[in-house]
Amino acid sequence: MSKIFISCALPYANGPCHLGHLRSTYIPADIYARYNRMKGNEVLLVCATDEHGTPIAVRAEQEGKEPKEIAERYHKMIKKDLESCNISLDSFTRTTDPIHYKMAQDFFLNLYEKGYIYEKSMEQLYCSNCERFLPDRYVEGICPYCGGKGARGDHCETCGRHLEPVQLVEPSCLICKSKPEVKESKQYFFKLSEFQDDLEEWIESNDKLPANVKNYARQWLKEGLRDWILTRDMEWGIPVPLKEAEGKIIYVWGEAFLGYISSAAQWAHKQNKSWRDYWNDRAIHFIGKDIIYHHSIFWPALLMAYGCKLPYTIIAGSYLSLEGRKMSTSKNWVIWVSDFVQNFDSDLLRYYLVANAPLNRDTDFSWDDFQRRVNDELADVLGNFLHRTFTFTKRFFEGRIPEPGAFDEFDKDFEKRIKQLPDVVSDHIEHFKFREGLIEIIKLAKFGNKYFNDKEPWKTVKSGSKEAATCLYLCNQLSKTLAVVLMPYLPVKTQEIFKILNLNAEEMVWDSASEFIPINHEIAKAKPIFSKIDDSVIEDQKKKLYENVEEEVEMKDIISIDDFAKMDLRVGSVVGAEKVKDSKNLLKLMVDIGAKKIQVVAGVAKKYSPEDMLNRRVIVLVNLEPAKLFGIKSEGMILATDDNMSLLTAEGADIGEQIK
Ligand code: B3M
Ligand code: ZN
Repeated sequence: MSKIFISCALPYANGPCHLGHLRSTYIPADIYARYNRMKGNEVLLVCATDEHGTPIAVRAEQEGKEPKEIAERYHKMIKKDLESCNISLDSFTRTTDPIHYKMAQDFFLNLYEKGYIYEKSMEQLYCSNCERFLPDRYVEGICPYCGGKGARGDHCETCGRHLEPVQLVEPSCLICKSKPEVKESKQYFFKLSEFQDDLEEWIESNDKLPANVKNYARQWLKEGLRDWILTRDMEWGIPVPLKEAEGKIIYVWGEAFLGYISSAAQWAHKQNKSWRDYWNDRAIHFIGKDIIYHHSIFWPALLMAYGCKLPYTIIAGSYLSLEGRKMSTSKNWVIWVSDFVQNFDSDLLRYYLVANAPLNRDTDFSWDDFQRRVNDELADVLGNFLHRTFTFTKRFFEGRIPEPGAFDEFDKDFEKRIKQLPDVVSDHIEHFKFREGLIEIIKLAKFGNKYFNDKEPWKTVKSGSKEAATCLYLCNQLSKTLAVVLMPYLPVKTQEIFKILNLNAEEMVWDSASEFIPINHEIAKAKPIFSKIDDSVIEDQKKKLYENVEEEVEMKDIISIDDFAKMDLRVGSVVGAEKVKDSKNLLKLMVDIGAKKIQVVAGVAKKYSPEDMLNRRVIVLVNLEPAKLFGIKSEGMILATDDNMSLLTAEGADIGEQIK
């Protein structure tokens, strides 16, 4: 028996949960926790809301509230969201709990006293109007790398790069919009660079870390680690526990990890147990892949500095898109958990999000696909198998598990598969392959249906032979086995199955999955466990999603007439056109622009054939710097619309006419 410390990434308390959170982190962690409890391991599943950081502080300021109020509101919502999906947390606390402050400060002091944290003066942005420094999201500007607008002091959404506030071009204070100045200020740094070798060693020698985590970590290690700024000049956060550091707080990522521990400590206190026993046996972090860096580099380095056992492994779930598009809470392109569970059982969501794709692959939520899987796999395969087994048992065997006759080869094969299923599934779950385990379960339910069909018990029951009894004996056994191995995946629906089977779900441990129900055991009345979802229900959901989305039409910057005049736009006539080999999009065109003929490669092949193009009067940008496309020189650009690729034409205009 082991003790297992399982953590889920701490959600920021500035918004409720959406399906992406559940898919990457909470459902996998919960399946793993439930499975291990059934295996007889002692599990401590912890989480908390991450309540510091600039997003919450800025939001509070904008709403005229205290950050703690905002955090409290979302803490409650998130708690409800997680409960509604039966995420079986042992502890769900807050990083604003006093014990968290104490633990984070003690941790900081420990590292400071050991010399792993040092002070250094650095340039920072300061808003003289608001009379404060502007860390992270308190400042906006243009990204120095990609020119993206609205980049934040810590991150550019457009190119995804990490930024420092002073790097921003044309910075402005997010609160008052004024232009900040650069001022020196002292900050505290963590000697991350000292851990380069130890981290490399840990990443390379640890065969438990999955490939995606290792690969990310390697990339960063290759770039070389730099010391990490661990403090900020702002009010909202945990004060740096040093007299000379007044007005400074610990950076949110410098204390959030301790939330795993402070959550566990609060649980341990109530239970009168030691969380350290769990941590020291094995600690597993479930996270989203966007925070692999933090968990594979920062956190282990902090733990090394502190002198604490490192996590056993880190499981990082990939992204979930929505109907083929990136989820976006600001554009309302999102499905909130609370909306979802109003209309559907949360087990259906758990099923779909796991069955949809392996955890380490990005995938998509689509309403049609959700309906398809629920209808085909849960209702038609699993639900149908259970229902026909139970109703048949009721009707022909007075609701009792019949005594089987002698097994033929088919029966023996079926029995073997039933007995093997729990080991097959557990092997997958133990390797964090939750989808693969689930697929095996559905595969055997499908096989069960085939067995039932081929055995035709509705016929053999009339013949007086034992064949129907054998069939129903085994089908009931499979029903029980399925229910047990599905418990980590579908905690609610499996309860319903046990009710019908008249078995106590509480008593079901993993190793009881292949124990057969005794002959003559009486089952309860059958009722359908999974029903199909109507097309109209799905249509409604889609409509709601598309109605509420806020399309952001990005307008480009204003330009002067001189800027426009730089473009030499002319009317041309297409005098030659052919396909570009190996390209579906491109046509090679010869265009007569009056003074000369130029060659242009145009991305319009999906809409126009070479013949369509001939003799058209098109509009060409003729002073564009020449480029090579598919190795073919292109000396201009034909104007066409972006998505639809409709050509801009000037029928009736003269060749060579300029457009001004
Ligand atoms: N609060 C949420 C995120 O970046 C962040 C996780 C903290 S885990 C210690 O996904
Ligand atoms: Zn300001």
